[in-house]
Amino acid sequence: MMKVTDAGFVKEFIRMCEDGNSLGWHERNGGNLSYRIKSSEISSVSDLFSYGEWKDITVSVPGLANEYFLVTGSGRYFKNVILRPEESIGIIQLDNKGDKYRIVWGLENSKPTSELPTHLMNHETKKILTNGEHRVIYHAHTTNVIALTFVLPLKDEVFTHKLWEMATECPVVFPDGVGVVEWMVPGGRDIALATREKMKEYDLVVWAHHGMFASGPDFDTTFGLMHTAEKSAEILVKVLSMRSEMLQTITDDDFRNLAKEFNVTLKEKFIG
Ligand code: 2HA
Ligand code: ZN
Repeated sequence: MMKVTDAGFVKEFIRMCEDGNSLGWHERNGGNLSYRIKSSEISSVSDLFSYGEWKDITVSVPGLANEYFLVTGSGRYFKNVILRPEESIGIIQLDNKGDKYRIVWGLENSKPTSELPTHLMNHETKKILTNGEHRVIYHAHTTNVIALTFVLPLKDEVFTHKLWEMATECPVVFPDGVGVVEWMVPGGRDIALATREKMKEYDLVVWAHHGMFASGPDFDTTFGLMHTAEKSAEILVKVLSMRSEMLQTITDDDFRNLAKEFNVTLKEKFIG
C-alpha cells in the first residue's frame, strides 16, 4: 500500500529539509518549513488520513479556510525528518473559518511548528498577492545573515543594497529586495503581523539576530532564494573580516545596466 511519504510533494519537502540541514542552518530544532498542498495532491493521500481534534491557531487566516499544509513539527529536528518523518513532520487541515487546525497525518506525539502563526499569515498574504502561486514558506537560521544583523542598520534599503552588491546574481534573483524585522519575541502573533507587513512587499524577510523567512511557488525556488541571499551575506562577512574598505564594487550604474540586461525592475531606493 502507498504511504504518505511516497507522494512526490512529501519527498520534495523532505529533500528540502535535508538540504537546509546539510548547510548548517538547522541546529537542534531550529527552523521550520510549510507547504500549502494542492487539492490533487491531497486526493492522492487522503485515504491514509485520520482526523485529530480541532485546535486554536491563535491567529485568524480566513483566506486559508479548509486548506491543507505539510509542516515541520514543534521541537523536532530537521536532521531527523528523513529518518523519522511520521514524528518530525505532518499534514494539518484548517477549519472553514481559518481559526483552527487539526492534524490529519504525522506529527506523532508532536504539534505543528511554534512559528505556525507566521507561516500561516505569510501563506495567506502570498496566496492573495500571487493569485495562489506561492505555496512554500521557509524559516532558517542562516548564520551569515544573522551575523550581519549585528553590524548593519536594520533597514530594508541597507540589507537589500548590501546583499545585491556582494553577488551579481542577487538583484536578478530578488529584484524586489529584502525586508528586515527588528528583534522580536519569536513564535507569537506580533512577530507574525510584522513579518506579514514585510511579505506584502518582499519574498524574503530577515529576522534580526535570528534568521530569515522565504516565500516561493515551489521548493527549489524558495530554497534557492534563501541560499542565494545567505551566500551573498557570507561573502560580505568574509570581505568585512579581511578589511573594512573595499577597493572596488558593483556601482549604481552597474545595477541599472544589469536590470536592463536581465529585464528586472530595481527600485531606486535600494540603489542610490
Ligand atoms: O523551531 O526556529 O523560530 C525553532 C525556531 C523558532
Ligand atoms: Zn527560528
